[in-house]
Amino acid sequence: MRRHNGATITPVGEPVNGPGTRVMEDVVMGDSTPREARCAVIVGPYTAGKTTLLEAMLFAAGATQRKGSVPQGNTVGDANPEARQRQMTTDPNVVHFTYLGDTWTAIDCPGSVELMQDTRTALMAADIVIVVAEPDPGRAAALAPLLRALDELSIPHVIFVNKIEKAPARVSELLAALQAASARPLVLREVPIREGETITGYVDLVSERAWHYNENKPSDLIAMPDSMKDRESEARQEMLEALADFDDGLMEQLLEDKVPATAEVYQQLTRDLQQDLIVPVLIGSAEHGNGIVRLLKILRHEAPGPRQTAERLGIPLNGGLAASVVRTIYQAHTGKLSLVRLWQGELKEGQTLGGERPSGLYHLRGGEVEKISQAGAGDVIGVGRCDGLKPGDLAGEAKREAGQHAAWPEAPQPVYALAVQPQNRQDEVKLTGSIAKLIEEDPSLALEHNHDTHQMLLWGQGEIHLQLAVERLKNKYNVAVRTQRPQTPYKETIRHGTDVHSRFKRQSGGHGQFADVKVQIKALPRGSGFQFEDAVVGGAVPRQFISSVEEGVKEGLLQGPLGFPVVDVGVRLHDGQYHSVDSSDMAFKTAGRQAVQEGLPKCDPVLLEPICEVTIDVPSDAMSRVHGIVSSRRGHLLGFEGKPGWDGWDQIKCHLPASELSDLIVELRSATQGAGSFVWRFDHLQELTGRPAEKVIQERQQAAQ
Ligand SMILES: Nc1nc2c(ncn2[C@@H]2O[C@H](COP(=O)(O)OP(=O)(O)O)[C@@H](O)[C@H]2O)c(=O)[nH]1
Ligand SMILES: [Mg+2]
Repeated sequence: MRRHNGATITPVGEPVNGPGTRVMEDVVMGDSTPREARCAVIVGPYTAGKTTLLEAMLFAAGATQRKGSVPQGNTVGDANPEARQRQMTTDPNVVHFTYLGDTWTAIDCPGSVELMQDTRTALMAADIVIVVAEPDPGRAAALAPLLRALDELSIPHVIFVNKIEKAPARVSELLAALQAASARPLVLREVPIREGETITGYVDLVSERAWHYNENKPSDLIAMPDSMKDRESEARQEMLEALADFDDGLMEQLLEDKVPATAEVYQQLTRDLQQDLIVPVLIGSAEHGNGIVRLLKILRHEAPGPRQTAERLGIPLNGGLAASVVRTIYQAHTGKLSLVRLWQGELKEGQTLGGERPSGLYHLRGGEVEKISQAGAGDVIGVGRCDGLKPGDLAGEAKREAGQHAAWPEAPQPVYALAVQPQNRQDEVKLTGSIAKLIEEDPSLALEHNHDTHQMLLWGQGEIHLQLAVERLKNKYNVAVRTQRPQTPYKETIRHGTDVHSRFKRQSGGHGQFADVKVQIKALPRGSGFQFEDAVVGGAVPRQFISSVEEGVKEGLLQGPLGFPVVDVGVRLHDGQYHSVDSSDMAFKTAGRQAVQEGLPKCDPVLLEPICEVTIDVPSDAMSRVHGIVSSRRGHLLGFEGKPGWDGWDQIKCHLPASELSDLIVELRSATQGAGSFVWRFDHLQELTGRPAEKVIQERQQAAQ
């Protein structure tokens, strides 16, 4: 017998499975029917410790012999080169494992806000979500967008407060900060045992058992330290009161000062979690392997299964095969792999899914795949080379059963772009093909061929997102890419009109070229674009050449005197001459082009810059900083109000020049701990004059040289 903190340490046979745990299991399960495979999705901010937690879970479950670490680059997850090099999760880590006879798939999501689309889609496969939180109350706000999303989707979730060994603050303080970010009541289920500055274990508030942490080993059951008794009963009371809000029977017992039976408490916790009425809060350390078995047990006993999840998602289960396509993954050795969650039925090798015959079925384990011959309800599997399957598809055995998820998360609008071109000109086709695959994996990326600037723009959610895309192009598809800042699609217009007489005449030997046009150039109101008017009378310009003149004029407008496309201009062709032999389409086209090229410089040309309407969402405490950002970017405030349905958030509408939008997301995120976001759309063109205009024109001229 060892002594610890004045408490008696009693090592028990089955790790953290003290006497009574079995009883609890029986109560929860009611019978011994084998459970269907379940899926836990791990989310949380970057560096909260999600990948380390997955590693700790796999080790505690006996699925790995050795616990890897992120800094050492030997975790099961983060196996691809981009992730290893950065020590950062860049793609969801999908890992199949078993724990005490139950089958699980864990999906560890990237934490970067720029990679949120991966989280959004992974959530569609989740029976339960583990939100990994930092122990610092000052960083709790970063969880708000995630917790809101979970609340909106009613996905059962627990919060795992990680790095508890570092916790400088009281858990109650942290809980208050987290509660501010969550619409659902948080229910603390464990309290830490503190010895001086360190946390050496915890008390489970349901079983009222105290546990002593061991480094990367299951905890030891100890007697409740005397110093913990008051704290424990107070915290337990709070937990019970939170549950009583959803159960009159429990409320009565509490009012009568009765102690509810442990089995009943477990039952209510399970029911409330499964219905997403409460959010249990657990503590631990992924790095030191503390609190992991407790987490696994809670998942085991309390997480809902695929049937309940299918019901929550509104997926009809009619007895046959029912599956959702969650994601597309391109892998070197398997080609296109569709990540599929089976809700009901079995899928065997050789059988069809969504009318397609998979080349193989696989379990995923980080960077590796294992071929399997069949998968059952609840399983998350890779399905090989089914080109017709895409994320959001609901698939049965046959094609006609397939439909779309009603609430499949739409990709967020891209907010950041880079101009890309292949280093090797011959790779042009390979580049667009490879980018198409990246977009299939991650639809929050987009490709645009900009007609004004002639740049190929890769759009995404931020700098890291695009850097990763560029690295993948190199590592996975062997296409080296050069990147540049995108050019702003400026335009130009004129402030007044003029009359032009343009003659094109060339005599070279045989038959020559002749065309003569008289046009009136007019300034048009903003937003008119281009208008061509045929006002020729008496056949001065024959019918068949008029469209050639228009074509030539349009060509001349592609690049005005300042170097940009010309808009809001009208050209009226009212007279001209022709020659029965020498006139041609070509000649009239040239005359038309010449006319505008000669005329426009005399019309007081002026630069137009694109202005976007931008709607910015931020936590209210960041409002004044965001106002500062908007005004320093030449923004024009249109209004602001509380974000509808989002307590503590504001929404700002403004007009911002497109040139100022290009890196807005970077500054906005740094001013809001990553929580701020915006959507935008082109609104109008606006005159740009003075120094800023001169600068743009100068840069354009230099680029053209
Ligand atoms: N002290 C401490 N460090 C941790 C803990 N969990 C993770 N880390 C470290 O935090 C860093 C980020 O961990 P990682 O698992 O990659 O975080 P993720 O971005 O949420 O996946 C790594 O250096 C980990 O070693 C923990 O419980 N305690
Ligand atoms: Mg990670």
